[in-house]
Amino acid sequence: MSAPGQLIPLRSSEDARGKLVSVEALRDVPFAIERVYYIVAHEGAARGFHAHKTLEQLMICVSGSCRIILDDGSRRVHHALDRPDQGLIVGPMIWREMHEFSKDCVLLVLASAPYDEEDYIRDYETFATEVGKAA
Ligand code: T46
Repeated sequence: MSAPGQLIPLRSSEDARGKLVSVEALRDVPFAIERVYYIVAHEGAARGFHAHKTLEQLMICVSGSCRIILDDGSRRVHHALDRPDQGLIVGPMIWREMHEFSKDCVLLVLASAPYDEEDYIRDYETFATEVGKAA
């Protein structure tokens, strides 16, 4: 069984002017992108603490750094995001926490569906029960 979350390199073009990073739906990410949002967290804040029932996402730290903790109910993996040309794919039924936001952190998220609070599981015990049932 693979670890929760997949770090992927993003296509990037760099020249004397700087760097351009691109992401194409169904080419660079395995889903159609229906929503884009970004998080400008307070330094040191902790966010997340939920799972999604169906949502797929790609997280990119376009500025600064943060730590993403992913938990599939049996394994808990830490991912340090600190470069704009790398993305973290997070599938459904993965508990996620975001920690250690740097002062300059901007976390960009590309999502497979519009915002729907019904897709969230915000209680860890409920999440653990659901993934346990599916195992
Ligand atoms: C996730 C992690 C990585 C909206 O109105 N529209 C949106 O598209 C989103 C994502 C949120 N909201 C509202 C809902 C809440 O009132 O924004 C508020 C903050 O959302 P939340 O507390 O869920 O934020 P985070 O940073 O804990 O989690 C977010 C995403 O919600 C979540 O899907 O995977 O970032």
